[in-house]
Amino acid sequence: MKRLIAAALFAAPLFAMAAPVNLLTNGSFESTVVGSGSYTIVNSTAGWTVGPNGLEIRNNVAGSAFDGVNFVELDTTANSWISQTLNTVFGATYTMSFAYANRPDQLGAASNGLSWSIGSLSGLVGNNTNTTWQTFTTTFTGTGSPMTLKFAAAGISDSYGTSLDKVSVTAVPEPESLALLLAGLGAMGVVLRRRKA
Ligand SMILES: [Ca+2]
Ligand SMILES: [Ca+2]
Repeated sequence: MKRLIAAALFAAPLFAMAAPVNLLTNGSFESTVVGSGSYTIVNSTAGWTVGPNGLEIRNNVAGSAFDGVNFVELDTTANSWISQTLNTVFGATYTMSFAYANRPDQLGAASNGLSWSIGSLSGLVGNNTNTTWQTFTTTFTGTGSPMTLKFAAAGISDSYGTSLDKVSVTAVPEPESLALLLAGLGAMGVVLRRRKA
């Protein structure tokens, strides 16, 4: 029994490591309470730095959330931006992903678009009239210093823009960590088999 407990204690952090943890705070924009079917424009929300034109948080209005009940739009009354800074480990690989869609009453491709950047990487999505949620995923390498993930409305500044939801940054496990995980699972298996016998 002692052995089993020891093996479980050894393996517990390895199991925790196997599940990817979102390194961002409030990545799905659920922290601000918004009435169902309504929206609000805020100057702050948990985790994110909000640009001077605010952040529009919607609870299933002008589209529905990709994840949870809230999603956001960065062309509030005018083009705005949000950012969040996270600590990174030098040389470590991270996966960054988010969901985006244009609103059902979108005003056309030139009004839409969402630019993103982290470190030296940047891109533009949603500069079209597609109203279905799509996901974007990329990887980046940690600098060992805090890195800032930023999103900004990229189309014509006209209060209609591309929606954003479920922003996530997760650490990609190192091969050595995976080997450790497998070794931990193996050790548990041996102990369990011995216990059965
Ligand atoms: Ca959400
Ligand atoms: Ca716009």
